[in-house]
Amino acid sequence: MADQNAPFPVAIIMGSQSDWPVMKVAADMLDHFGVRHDDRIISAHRTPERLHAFATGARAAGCKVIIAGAGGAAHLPGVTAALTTVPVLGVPIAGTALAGQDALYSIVQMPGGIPVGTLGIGAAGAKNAALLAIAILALEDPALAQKLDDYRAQMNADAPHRPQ
Ligand code: RP5
Repeated sequence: MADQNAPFPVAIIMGSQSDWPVMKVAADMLDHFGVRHDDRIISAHRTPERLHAFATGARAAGCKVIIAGAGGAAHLPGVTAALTTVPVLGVPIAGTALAGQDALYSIVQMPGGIPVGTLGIGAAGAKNAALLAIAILALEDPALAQKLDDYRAQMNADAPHRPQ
């Protein structure tokens, strides 16, 4: 059984409660792989002090990867990355008149020097953020790497050869 007092290797942060249905896809994928995650609502503009405290303490808290989801102007991933050198994976959330393209451009267009690994818009991006976080953790965790290989092998086996 997992040590409930151990640090969370992954943090999932999001700008709003309204982001949770998308970010829960990342949480569910981490659960599938048995990777513990700390899920929090942290907004760069509504709760900047909360963001500062979280991001500056993330490495000392044992966090290895941060997945940050945000919509609209979507500055959460970039500001988080500015405050920590823990890798940040950004997930653009759709929900505005621009259907997530605003968030995508905002997150992906970080000026050189402060990287955010940017995934696709919405649920597929959240799923891939989790898988990328798992791949990063698997660099130092052979058992997790094996689970990732098994996941890929299952995906391969499940892909039909012909349309039905
Ligand atoms: C962003 O504004 C959040 O990440 C969310 O995607 C968007 C809308 O937030 P709510 O108005 O639904 O709280 O900061």
